[in-house]
Amino acid sequence: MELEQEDLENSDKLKVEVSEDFDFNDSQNMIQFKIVYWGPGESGKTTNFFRLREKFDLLKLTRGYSIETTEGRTLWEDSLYLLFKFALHDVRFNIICHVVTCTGQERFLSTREYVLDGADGIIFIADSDPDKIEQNKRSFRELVSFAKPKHIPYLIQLNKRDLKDVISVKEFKVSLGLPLQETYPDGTSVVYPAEAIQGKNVIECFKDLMLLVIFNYFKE
Ligand SMILES: Nc1nc2c(ncn2[C@@H]2O[C@H](COP(=O)(O)OP(=O)(O)OP(=O)(O)O)[C@@H](O)[C@H]2O)c(=O)[nH]1
Ligand SMILES: [Mg+2]
Repeated sequence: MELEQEDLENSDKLKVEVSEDFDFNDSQNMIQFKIVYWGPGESGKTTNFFRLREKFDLLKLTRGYSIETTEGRTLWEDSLYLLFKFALHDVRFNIICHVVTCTGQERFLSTREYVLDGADGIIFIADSDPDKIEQNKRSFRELVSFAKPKHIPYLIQLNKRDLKDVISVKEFKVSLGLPLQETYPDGTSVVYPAEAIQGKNVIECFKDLMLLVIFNYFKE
């Protein structure tokens, strides 16, 4: 099956349909992806993961697990399998999606490579706290050096927009060296402002990444 750039540009006509009728017998149109939440310590990766788990309540293949330290920091990873259907020009795909989060703690750096292994798409969770600019930059550089050579699609969420004192989206883009425009030609946003704690923009972000991942898959 071939996908054209045009399809991606018309991607608002496509649907990442979240439906319960996942067909286990339809092995031909079954695809498995791995999505990783990446970012500096305490930026909200696990919070995104929990909101996602709540929203996909009926469709979980597993209950998921979180391996945390006693202070609620991610020690190893959070992990969950989601099932959903994706329709493209009347072809329906059954998607099995493995969602994991990395630990942002620098002292556990070595576990991150393991968690990232085999990723099909990455969501970078940045922190809006102006004191976290350096952590955001360091973590983003790490992500780019991993994802760019392997052509793994990623998108950027700027979380904690509800904080009293936040970095402006523009300043954030400048600090990471991102384009200043709102969207890329394919219609995805350069930065997704979010409040993971309230679940704001968590699902939208995930769905947009799924579209990028699916197109990347068919491009190969
Ligand atoms: N104000 C605010 N706080 C948030 C938001 N999202 C997450 N937090 C808080 O930020 C803290 C860290 O959140 P986590 O989701 O555990 O962060 P993490 O990125 O998984 O952290 P590590 O696993 O330690 O790297 C928690 O106290 C969350 O409640 C948000 O949108 N707004
Ligand atoms: Mg975590």
